[in-house]
Parts: sequence; structure tokens; C-alpha cells
Amino acid sequence: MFLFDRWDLGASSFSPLSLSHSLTSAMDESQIASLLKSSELFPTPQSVKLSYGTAGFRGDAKLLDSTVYRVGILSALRSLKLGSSTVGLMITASHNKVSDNGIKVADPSGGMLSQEWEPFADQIANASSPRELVSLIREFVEKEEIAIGEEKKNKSAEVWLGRDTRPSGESLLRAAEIGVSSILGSVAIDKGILTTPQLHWMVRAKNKGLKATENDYFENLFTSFRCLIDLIPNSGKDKLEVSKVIVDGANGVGGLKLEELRESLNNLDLEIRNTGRDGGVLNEGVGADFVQKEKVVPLGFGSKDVETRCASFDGDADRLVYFYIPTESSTDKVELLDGDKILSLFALFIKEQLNTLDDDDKEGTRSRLGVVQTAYANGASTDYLKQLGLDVVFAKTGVKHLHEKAAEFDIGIYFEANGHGTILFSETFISLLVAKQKDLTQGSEEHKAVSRLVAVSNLINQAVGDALSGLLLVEVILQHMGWSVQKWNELYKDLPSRQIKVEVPDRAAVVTTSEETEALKPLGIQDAINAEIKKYPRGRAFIRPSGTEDVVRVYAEASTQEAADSLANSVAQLVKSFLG
Ligand code: 16G
Ligand code: ZN
Repeated sequence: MFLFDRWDLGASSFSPLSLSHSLTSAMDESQIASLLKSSELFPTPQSVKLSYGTAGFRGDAKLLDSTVYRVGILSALRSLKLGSSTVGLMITASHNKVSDNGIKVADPSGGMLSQEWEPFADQIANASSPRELVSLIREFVEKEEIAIGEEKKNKSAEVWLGRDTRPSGESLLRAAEIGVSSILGSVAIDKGILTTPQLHWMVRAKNKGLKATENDYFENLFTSFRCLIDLIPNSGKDKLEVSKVIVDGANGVGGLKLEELRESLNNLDLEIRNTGRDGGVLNEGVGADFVQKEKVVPLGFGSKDVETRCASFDGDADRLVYFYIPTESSTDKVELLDGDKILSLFALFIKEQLNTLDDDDKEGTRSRLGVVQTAYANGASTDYLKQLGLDVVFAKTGVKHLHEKAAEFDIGIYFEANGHGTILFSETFISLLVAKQKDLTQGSEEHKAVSRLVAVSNLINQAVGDALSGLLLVEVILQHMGWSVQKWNELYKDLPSRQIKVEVPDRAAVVTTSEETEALKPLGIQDAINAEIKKYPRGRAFIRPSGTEDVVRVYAEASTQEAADSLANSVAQLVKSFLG
């Protein structure tokens, strides 16, 4: 009973003996001892309610030790549950301010943690004592039939850890390591500073038995990029008016990694700013989230860059937007090319390649190309995609929801307007393409089209949205088309839009349909919103509870900016009156 001697178990009716009995039904004593001992190092902060949310736990870095430690435990269990496959653990708070941090889990497929495990993540993160924590873990491993403890010592869990450049990352990483190792025999491997998509890519590659180091990631990027460059039709090569691209690295990890990659990219005129080396602060007045939300020039950019093609990454480089400063601009406003525009460019290029193929092949390889957007997608982009003849479907906000829907297509392209997105190729379709590539005559248009598709499937991250691979794909498509950023921007003109946050006593009172386009609760609010929408030409509006902040979000668009503002304000008023 030495295990419990050091524990002040309070005045509850708890008996060490009964705990020992119930715990050992799923875990042996040495396992329990290990968990109790390590959790003593990480007391939970008082009065903080934690939720895994849309994309992992986030908050003030000073309060996160115990959460990160506990997610370390969860990731080891996840690995054990899935036959000791490698699981990823990323320490980042993406576009949040530098004093925040966060943690999210990459499943063995390279995708987000299975949603079925999110309630368990919430429970253990909020357990108020080591005793409660251990008993929650015991219940869970029993329910999930996960064997842990002595008997698993030889076939252990493996967790790969990555972190962004935040100063709090290193000590949080140590907490995660302790969490992982507190599940006996589990191994935590520190992969150093990485972008979020790099870690997802590496985890996916490892579990597929492929080469999975950071160098392999870079090599894969530049090999497939060069392959696409070599496949550019001659006529396209000289047409590009502005060849240089300037990248805003958000003073985070993305700019640093792009610098490493640049060594091997001799086909790209690239300038990188806001790498964080020159004293800039992570995400402060810079980065994809700032540029997309504020539509203004990030720090480090200005009149000298007028009309030049520019791109912004977010703090962990899983989001990408483009922008340029128009000549006539007297303010610091930029012309934004958001996730919807990137999606449209990708869709156009892929469709062009598929058309080349399909003309020649009526028998069976006709593909199903689909695109996935959220309710935030600009209405003009949706019209454009439909007019291209594409199948457009909608998903709830949050990458995991879009990813799931995109995976239903042979080629599924998904993007959120905020710049997170990628292109998924189904395994079957890739095999078909590779077989076709072997059959077709080298140098034929069909062979080139197939080769481009295969190269895109290698270049673009199949696990999650990735600013680095997204940037390279945009760049090569623009060169292929011979387009400037202005020409690309003309694909369609965004409808003016406005977003507002409304603070309410309980945002959970808003319940929406699965695509978030209509509110089911509070009763009557949707009718009232519809009545407002009717007043505006091309009006559209919706409300949804945020998954990352304690607010209800309002989105509105209409044919003019004044109308979009006014519609958003009226809907915000409705939210206040129904929920205030
Ligand atoms: C998270 C999501 C992002 C989503 C945003 C919505 C991931 C990796 N990130 O940042 O996709 O757009 O949350 O935030 O899933 P909201 O619920 O506060 O509007
Ligand atoms: Zn991010």
C-alpha cells in the first residue's frame, strides 16, 4: 500500500484498498503507481474549465502543464488502442497570441484525433485530483479494452512530439513526455520544432511504412514541385508578369521552415519576411489570420510591395492566404485571395487535367472531383465552383469536418475561407493514375496530365492543410497558367461580407443544422433572420456558436459593403434579444 502513503486523499470516504482493487481490474499496481506519481507533478489550475474544442486544447501557456501532461497520457493510450501505431502530439496555439499555447493529437492516419475520443480528453483534462484522473483512465481502458501495464512493456505505445516556436513550448513538451512515459513502456520521441502539418505528414508516413523524417518531408516537397515545373507547357513559361513572391511567416515556424526548403527551390523567386529573427512577435500584426480577418497589410510590408504577389502563413503554418497591395490603395487595405480563391485555383487546375484524361477514356477512370466548403465560403466562390460544373458540398466549421467529407470523393478539395485546406486523393484513384501513367505514351498530353495529378498528390499534404505545400502548388499553377496574382483574383469577385462576435450568457443556446447555415434554436430566431435577409439583394447570413471562444458568431454578405454591415448588425441585434 506504499503507493498511496504519499497521497493526501482528503476527507472523502475514499479507501486506498478499494481504489487499489477497482483500479487493478484494468491496470496493474505498477501502472497505477506510475500514473499517481507523475500526476503529482502536475496539479490542475483552479477554476479553469477545459475543452478539447474544434482543434485541441488552447489557453494561457502558464495554465497548461497539467493539460499537456494528460494529453500525453491520452496519446499513449491512443497508440496502444491502435496496435502501437505512432501517434503525434503537437504543441501549438496556431494563430493565438504568443503567451498562449495549446496541444492537439494527430491520429495514426495523420488526421485529427478521432472525435470519439474527445469526451475522454475533456474528462481527463478536467479531473481535479490524481485519484479522479486515475479512475477515469481505468474506466476508459476497461471500456476500450486497452491492455496496459506490465504485460504491455514489450509492445509499447509510440508518440512523436512536435512544437512550434513559442517560448513555452519546450517546458510543455517535457510535460507531454512525462505523460506519455507514465503509461509503462511507452516511448515519447521529441521531433523538435516543426510546423503542425509537418508532424501530421511524418506520422502518416511512418504508419504507412514510408520514409518519415523531416528531411523526407522536404525532399518530397521539392521533388514533386520540380516535377510539376518540368511539366509546364512551354507557352506558359514566359507569360508570368510578376514572378517574385514574398511570404509573411507570421514570426513563427513556417517562415523558418520555408527558409530551409528554399535551398532546394531554384525555380522560385522567393523572399521571406517576418521569420521572427528580426524581433517581430509571433502573430502580432502579421500572419494569415490577421490578414484574412483585418484585410490589411501585415507588418514588414508596404508601398514598396505594390502589386507584388504576397502570401501569409499562420503561426503553425497550417493556413495560407495570398494578398497584394493595389496601386490605387491610399490606405493599408489589401486585396485578399483567401482559402476560397485558393480552392478555386486548385479546382480549375485539377479539372483541366481530368478533362484531358476523360476525353481519351470513356471506360472507367472517370473521376469524381468534389469540393467542400463551409458556410463562411463567399457566395461568389460557391457560384463560381458550381459554374465550373463541380459538386460543391458543405461541412461544419473545423478541419476535421471538411476532411471527412472530402475523403468521400476520388479527389476531394476542401478549404475554409481562413486558408486551411488541402486536396485528398483516394488510394484507389491514385493506384488508377499510377497504372495509367505506366500505360500511356510518354510525352502525350494524357501522360502529362496524369503525371501532373500524381505529382499534385505527392506535393499537397494528404494529412492536413499545409501552408508550405499549398504555397508551392499555388506558385506552380500560376506559372502553368502564366497568371499574375491580379489575373488569378479576377476568377470571381467576392461579395462584400461582415463578421461580428456577440457575447451572450450561454452560447450553447444556439443550435444549428449540421452545415451551420440555419439556427434550429432558439426557436423563432431563424424566421427573424430570414426576414432580415430578404431586405437585401444577394443577402445571406447565419449565426453559430464559436468552438474556440465564448461568443456567438454572425456572418453576413450582400451586394454592397454597407448592406453586408447593416445585415450583420441587424442579425447581431436579434442574437442579443433572443439570448441576452
Ligand atoms: C479552429 C479550426 C479551424 C476553424 C476555427 C473556427 C482546425 C485545425 N482549426 O481554428 O478550422 O475555422 O477553429 O473557430 O480545425 P470558431 O469556432 O471560433 O469560429
Ligand atoms: Zn494554424
